Amino acid sequence: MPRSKIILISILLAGSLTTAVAISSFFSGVLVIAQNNNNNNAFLKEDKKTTPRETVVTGGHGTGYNTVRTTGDVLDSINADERTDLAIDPMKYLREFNYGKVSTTDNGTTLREFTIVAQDKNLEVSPGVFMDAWTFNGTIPGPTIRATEGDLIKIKFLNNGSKPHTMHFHGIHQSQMDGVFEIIAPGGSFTYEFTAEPFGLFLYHCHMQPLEEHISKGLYGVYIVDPKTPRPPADEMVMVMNGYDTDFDMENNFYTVNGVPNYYMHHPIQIEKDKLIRVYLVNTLEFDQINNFHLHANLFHLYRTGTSLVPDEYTDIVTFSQGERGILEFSYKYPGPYMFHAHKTEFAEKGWTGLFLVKDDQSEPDVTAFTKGENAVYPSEINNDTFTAQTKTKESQSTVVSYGEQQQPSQGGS
Ligand SMILES: [Cu+2]
Repeated sequence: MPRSKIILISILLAGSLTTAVAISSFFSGVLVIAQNNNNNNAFLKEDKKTTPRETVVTGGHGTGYNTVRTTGDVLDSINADERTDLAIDPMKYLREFNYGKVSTTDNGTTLREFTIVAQDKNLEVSPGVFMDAWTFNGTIPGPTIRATEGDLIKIKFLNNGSKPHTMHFHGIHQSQMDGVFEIIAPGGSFTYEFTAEPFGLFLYHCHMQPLEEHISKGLYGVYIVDPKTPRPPADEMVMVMNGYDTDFDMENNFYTVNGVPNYYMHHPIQIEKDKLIRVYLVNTLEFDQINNFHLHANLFHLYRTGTSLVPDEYTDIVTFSQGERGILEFSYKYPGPYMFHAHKTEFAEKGWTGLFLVKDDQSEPDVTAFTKGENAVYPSEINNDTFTAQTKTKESQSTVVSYGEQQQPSQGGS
């Protein structure tokens, strides 16, 4: 779509310009401070040693204004469509909620059964950059697991990886179901069984030591527990903020939302004007102390940990440490493209950046038009019913909208 490409290029150019203006403003500010401060200022002390008209800014790499560079390379996944083995299909992952194989126990409780397989996989995390990853069901992040408060959850976990792993779910459950002490050796299996409680937004991850390694290599996913009285209907989506340490030096080289750097910059997330958007936002980022999310030209209601139906904040930025998460709700008043990204700008420049494309109505053409991963191949042990068909034939408590499908009315609790 030439028009949309022009829009995107304009945004990128405008972004560069804004950055340049911001950088020059920042250093102008530094200079003013140096000139106005009479004592104890390194800049001024250096000035006195030089000719009066010359301004020398010390502490940098040369005279005059310093320049700012992002550490390392800024790589872009603009050719993601041609890549061979992506960590995940971010567009599919975005709105894919897995409700498991559903049945009812003798006492009337809803039982949801899942199969999760840990496996080693060599994934292309950015163009030409491959990483030996460890995955749940072959993707980073692993599948989003969703249930309603009070449901019984059974997770059959198979470790087909080369290292011992576990599954540790956040939430309330018994000690032996906590995925810490029962270590599952390669080739082993374990069934985790617990009640989904309380309602909220959680995560699951491997809990083997060294944790840094088992998490940074990809073993995590999102676990949503809906309240018995469902939240209002919305266009719902999952966003996991993560990173990749591709050279194993305990520092991230790439940052993403939903597994592929810059993906949604080139494949904007299409949403409808005035429609309620609900984002389940989780930070799994290893190594870095914080991560954050900033929404452009708008504000959102934030429900921290999703454990309340009353929002905690009305803001345009939220900062999480590792493992923190929150539900964001907002709608856009005006059509057009809007950025969302880490407000930790280094992360943004290394891939944690995306776009919402707000449309007047859904009949407008789909400019994302990217289908790679539609026929995702799951490990053979997995009954595909568990992870694909259920997404589309869910007996949903809260309304889940796949883009392009009509929104289904909420049906109440199970
Ligand atoms: Cu592990």
